[in-house]
Amino acid sequence: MLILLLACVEDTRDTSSPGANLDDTADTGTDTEADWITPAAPEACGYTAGSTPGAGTATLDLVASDFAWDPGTGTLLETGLAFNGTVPGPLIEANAGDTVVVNFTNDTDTEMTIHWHGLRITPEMDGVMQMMDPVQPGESFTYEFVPPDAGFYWYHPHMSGDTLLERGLYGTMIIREASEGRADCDLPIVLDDVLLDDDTRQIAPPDTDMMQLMGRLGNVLMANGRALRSYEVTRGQTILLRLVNSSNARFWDVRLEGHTMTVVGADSGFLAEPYVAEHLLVVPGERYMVLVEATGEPGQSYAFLNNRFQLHDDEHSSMVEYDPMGEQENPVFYLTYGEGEVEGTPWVQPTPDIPAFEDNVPTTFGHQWVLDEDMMGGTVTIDGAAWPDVPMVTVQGNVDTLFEVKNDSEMHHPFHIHGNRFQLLAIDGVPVEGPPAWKDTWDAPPMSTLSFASPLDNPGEWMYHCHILEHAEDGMAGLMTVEE
Ligand SMILES: [Cu+2]
Repeated sequence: MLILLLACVEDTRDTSSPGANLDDTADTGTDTEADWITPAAPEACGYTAGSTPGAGTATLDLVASDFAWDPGTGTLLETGLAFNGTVPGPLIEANAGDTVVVNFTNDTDTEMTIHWHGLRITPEMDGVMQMMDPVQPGESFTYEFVPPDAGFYWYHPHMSGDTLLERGLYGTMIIREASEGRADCDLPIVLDDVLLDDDTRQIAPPDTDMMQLMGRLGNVLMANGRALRSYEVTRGQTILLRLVNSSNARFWDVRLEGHTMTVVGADSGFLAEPYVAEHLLVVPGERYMVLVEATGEPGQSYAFLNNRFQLHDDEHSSMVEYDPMGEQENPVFYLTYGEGEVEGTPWVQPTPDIPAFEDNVPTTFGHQWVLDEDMMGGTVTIDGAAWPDVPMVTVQGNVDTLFEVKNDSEMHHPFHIHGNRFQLLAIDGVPVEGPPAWKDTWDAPPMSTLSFASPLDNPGEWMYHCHILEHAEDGMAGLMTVEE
């Protein structure tokens, strides 16, 4: 099965990039991962926390530094960066309500702040440069915060995100609650891609203007910083996949060969009602927790696969996008079954009380954001402007409030709001499928209007932005004040 799947990964660039208007994107001097990647030896299914637990606390010393890492090509990336010498960086594990202390040292030559994506913490600790001075090279800063909500989160630099994440700076956080079940294998998976140069297999040079506008797509797909990993499982086990998309721009449309995926949690915690998904769209910044029963055959490998997703879809745009991964479905990692069978630990789904705003739509209206792009001008905008000129949005806190995002562009944008949690209610007035879920990041499809609601129970000045990192850097970002 492994060999067959690898044989499917071939360079289809000649047939997949007829887009004459994207010539400067197509000519990046990069190739797909076909001949480059050596599948990794099977490794244990699970994780090791990097933080040190204490009574009501979790502590981590976190150092960002130059670090050459291997995405699976056998060639170390000379311009790589890492937290504590691993990609992804160390996993922070804490209980909801615990104090998390991160002693951060910036040992790189780039100033940075660290953002704790999805946590409802204080604005001063949120890691955006509007709220704190960047940590200069050689300097340190202690982040201290109390995550209130169990779930799967991640952290990453918030300035120069397009280059710093591509080079390897990101890590994950598991925040637990008392009623949470334990799967036999609890497996965080950071979905990322990196764009390598054909000849050197080093991180490809900075982007062309067109790539900046389109978002940078990689030519190597990685799970936890390496292509084609393999995780050992045993038939009968329960597996909790915690998925996060740390890519600059790639939307991942994933499925697990031969297995049923049950979505048990979204961005900010578990769902009250799990649901089965044949495949799952995970946009940059977004998280899903997926339960898998290990029903495969002993001795076999099963691929976790990614399908191509076009940011400019055919329905709304004549733009022909070039994807260096080609048009076909590509393997990302494998579940490899050992011999035998075990009696798995039954999954116990937490039962969070999530108010269903869909049945009780707030009457207070907060704001409608308008997203747009000017392909000729090469700009992306929110409310007709680019950072720092996007007008401040001010809303009253602790009031259930309805918001809209109106995407007037021909492109998907993953919209992320810091500091508060939201429920997506409808797209173009049509209620979204699935149970209520707390979200901080979601897809805004082209030429459509999303409505979503929040209790706005975390006052402060909060950033919001497109999570295509090139768009965020280009100014598709603003600030919202949630008043006390
Ligand atoms: Cu965008």
